Amino acid sequence: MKAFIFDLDGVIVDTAKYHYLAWKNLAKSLGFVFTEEHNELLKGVSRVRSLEILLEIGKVQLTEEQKQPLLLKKNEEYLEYVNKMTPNEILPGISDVLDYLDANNITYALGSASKNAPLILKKVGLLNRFTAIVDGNDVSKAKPDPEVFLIGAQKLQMKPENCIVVEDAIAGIEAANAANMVSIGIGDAELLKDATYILKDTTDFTIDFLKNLMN
Ligand code: B16
Ligand code: MG
Repeated sequence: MKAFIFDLDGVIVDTAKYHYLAWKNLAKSLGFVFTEEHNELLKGVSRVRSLEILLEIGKVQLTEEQKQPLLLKKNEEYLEYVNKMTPNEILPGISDVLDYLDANNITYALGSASKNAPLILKKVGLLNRFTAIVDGNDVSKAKPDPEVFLIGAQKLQMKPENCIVVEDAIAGIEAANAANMVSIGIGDAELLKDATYILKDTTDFTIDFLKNLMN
């Protein structure tokens, strides 16, 4: 028996575009421009580490105390977008994949860096579909550390080697490899070259692909 562990942002939904809008505004208030290329560096990265990267880009130095209100401000703006999300924002093909897994009694968990994961899943109507949810509130070490996926496997009562991780970030693929799990990378083949399988986007995550994988 196999089980799946899904990343959230970039696999189930595209929340990166909302993170970008909120980070861009924060950078603007600090006096520098934050581009979409910069935003790529934040994918799969924790909120705190994201701010550190953003401040490095803007060459802004702040104390830990000064960072706290900025993290709060960014998250408040981000949540304004999240609160408007609907099931229409589930990425193409993902609902079919989950339906297939349910129909075949294959369990699945969420393994995300986001502390907002339960709210996002609720907004898109998927909160009750996952057997387990492991998010940014449950881990002490961020991806590429395997902790998030190892807790996921434990909650699913599966051995790591029987778990298949679906991820869009390099750090996530590294975490899956470190956990001794099979990985499906969604995105750029060059970037995700360490994944067991690579799909260009979720439309390639078809039932045929799944059937082949399970056999
Ligand atoms: P939050 P994932 C990650 O989600 C995002 O890719 C990353 O950009 C974000 O900084 C991180 O969640 C933390 O999110 O601020 O909501 O706690 O790809 O691991 O599902
Ligand atoms: Mg992701």
